[in-house]
Amino acid sequence: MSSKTLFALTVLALFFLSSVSAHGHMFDPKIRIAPGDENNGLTITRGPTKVSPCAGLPAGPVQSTFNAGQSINIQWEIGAAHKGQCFVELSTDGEQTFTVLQQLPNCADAVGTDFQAPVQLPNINCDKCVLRWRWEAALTGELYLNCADISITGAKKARKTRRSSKRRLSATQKLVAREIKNFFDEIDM
Ligand SMILES: [Cu+2]
Repeated sequence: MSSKTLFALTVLALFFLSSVSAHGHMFDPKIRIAPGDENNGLTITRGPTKVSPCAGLPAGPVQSTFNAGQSINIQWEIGAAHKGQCFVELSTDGEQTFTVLQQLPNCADAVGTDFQAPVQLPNINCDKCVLRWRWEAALTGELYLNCADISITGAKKARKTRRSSKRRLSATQKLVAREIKNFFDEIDM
C-alpha cells in the first residue's frame, strides 16, 4: 500500500469516526469551542456533555451582536438523529439562569447539516449575554449544550420619569403669588 493510499484511508477513517461521534451542535451564531476541537472535527463540540451550563467552557469574547427585539436565524446540524427537543435560551446574568426563547420540537428527528429556525430576541440591551442551544436527546438521554457569547443593543429605553412633579409657575402665577404675599404682609402690619 502506497503512503498516499494509506493517508487517504486514514483521512477517510477519521472522517468516518468523527461523523459517527458527531451527534449535533448549533453553528450559527458562533459558539464556544474547546481549544483544539476545531482541528478535531468538532468532536467535543458535537458530543454530549454532563457539565452545565456551557459544557465546561468559560465565557469568551462577544462573537455576535444583534438588535433588541430582532428575529434571528439560528442554525444547527444533527449527526445522529437521537430525536427529542432543542431549546434556544438566553442568559443575561452571567449564566446563573436561562430563559427559554424558543422551543424546537423535532429538532433532531433527522440527520442534516443545515437546520434553521427563527428566534425572537427580547427587547433588552446586554453587553454580554449567552445564547444557548440545549438538546435533550430522547433516545439516548444525552444532553448537548452550546453557548454563544452575544450582545444585544438598541433597545428603546424606558421613558424617563417626569422631569419634576412640581409644575413651574408661569410669570402670571408668580405675579399673583407676590401680590397675595404683599397683601397679607400689609395686613400683618
Ligand atoms: Cu449521540
